[in-house]
Amino acid sequence: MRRLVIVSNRVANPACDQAHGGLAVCVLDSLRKRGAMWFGWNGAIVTDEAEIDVATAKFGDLTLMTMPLAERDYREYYLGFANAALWPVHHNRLDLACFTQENIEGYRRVNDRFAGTLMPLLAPSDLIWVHDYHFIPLGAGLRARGAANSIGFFLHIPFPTPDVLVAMPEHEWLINSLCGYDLVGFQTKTDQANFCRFVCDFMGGEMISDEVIRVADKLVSASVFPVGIDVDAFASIAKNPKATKLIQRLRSVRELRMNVIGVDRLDYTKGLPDRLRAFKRVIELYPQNRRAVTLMQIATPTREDVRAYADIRHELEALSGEINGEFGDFDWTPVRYIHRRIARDTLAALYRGSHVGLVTPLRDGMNLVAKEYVAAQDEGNPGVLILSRFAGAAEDLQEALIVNPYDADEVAHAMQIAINMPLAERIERHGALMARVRQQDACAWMEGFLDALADCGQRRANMDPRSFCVRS
Ligand code: ADQ
Repeated sequence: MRRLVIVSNRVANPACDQAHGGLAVCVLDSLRKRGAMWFGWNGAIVTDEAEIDVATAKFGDLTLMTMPLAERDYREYYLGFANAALWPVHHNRLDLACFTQENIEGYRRVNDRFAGTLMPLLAPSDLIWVHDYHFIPLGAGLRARGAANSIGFFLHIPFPTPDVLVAMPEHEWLINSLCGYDLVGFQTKTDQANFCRFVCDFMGGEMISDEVIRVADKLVSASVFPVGIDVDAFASIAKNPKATKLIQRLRSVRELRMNVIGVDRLDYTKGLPDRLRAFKRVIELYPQNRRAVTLMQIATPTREDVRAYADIRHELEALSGEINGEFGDFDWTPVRYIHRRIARDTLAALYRGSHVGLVTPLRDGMNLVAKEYVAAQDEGNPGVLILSRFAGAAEDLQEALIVNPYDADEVAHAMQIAINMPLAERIERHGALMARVRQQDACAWMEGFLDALADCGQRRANMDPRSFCVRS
């Protein structure tokens, strides 16, 4: 079997599997089985570029190669271009995007450094899989150094419509870099269609089949691989004795009366203020919910060095305080807001103990919380998933109550339906959702991508070697 080389911004540490989500655990499992190298940032920041060095750690047949970022790189590449330009543009938030020449140069510099560091570590037969928006030009950097390997890229976040994308400086350079990969994977059909439309309408590309585009002298495959979770692992932690005990304890003190749960990184794309406003409406419109229904919102701190993230935190704190002040009582706190990371087994128990899972991002590549909520339920008495139509997961999870997250009354109405849904309907919807979550689990995602990449490698082997060139 050919060695797999994964490149991603952060590298999961196999020594602390428990800290990772189902996805990382399943990916780590497959990597250990097939022999692999995982290359990326180790999360450290050094003051000087001269201090940047590659560290190696071996876990059986899995080798981790990681390096730090210099302070300037962290500022310009990570906070600047990746998280304050690419992230908002890809989530339709042009109003929050900040473009500076320094940040674009920082992004190019770090991608070039990672490509230059990786190149001598590669064998000609390696399959290379690059992940996410941090490393869009990395494949082109490897090609420019002579790599003839099969190189694939997976975009975890949405791909914007062409009219949004063209607002970003250097968009042609970026998309041309994407076209240097043999295979580009997307979460949804909509993302794949947006990419193909851009390449055909703005870059002279031509679709030669549903999933293959010819651009200049290159062929690039663009396919859909919805990310999934390790369903059995998650379902089993949700019903282990520790989880059951936690649910019983919370129920006994009436902390989980009729509980609605939301779990997210505290990101402006996740629609948290809109969600709180919808919860306020469910109390206003349906007064029988007072003292009976609670929203537990768990929001992990994230990217706090980016201004927009500090703003959203303040907005959320103000809103939850406002709702609790207006409606709460000595024995009822309508909104429980928890601003920290929660252990996975506790999280699984909280999903299982909650009657409604409220997943209402304004835009999301996939959203694994929706799938985790489904996997954690008791199939004999499951809760109800409410899902934003703008989450990638909604393309498949149609048996959820699908809502428009911008419409507070619509979301409140869906909550009211969920709260009162008869058991038979809950079981039917959950059974259908579980089948879909299981069909598209983490292993199916990974194997689907790697099989497609190997096929592209075959195409590459049959092609004229001159067509491997990528214009820089
Ligand atoms: P994220 O934007 O991080 O991922 P998501 O898919 O929801 O979003 O995954 C979040 C993960 O973090 C889940 O596994 C969740 O359980 C965990 N998590 C969130 N809050 C937590 C907390 N307080 N404590 C512990 N764990 C917590 C990006 C894209 C998504 C895409 C994924 C995977 O933005 O659209 O689904 O990558 O491709």
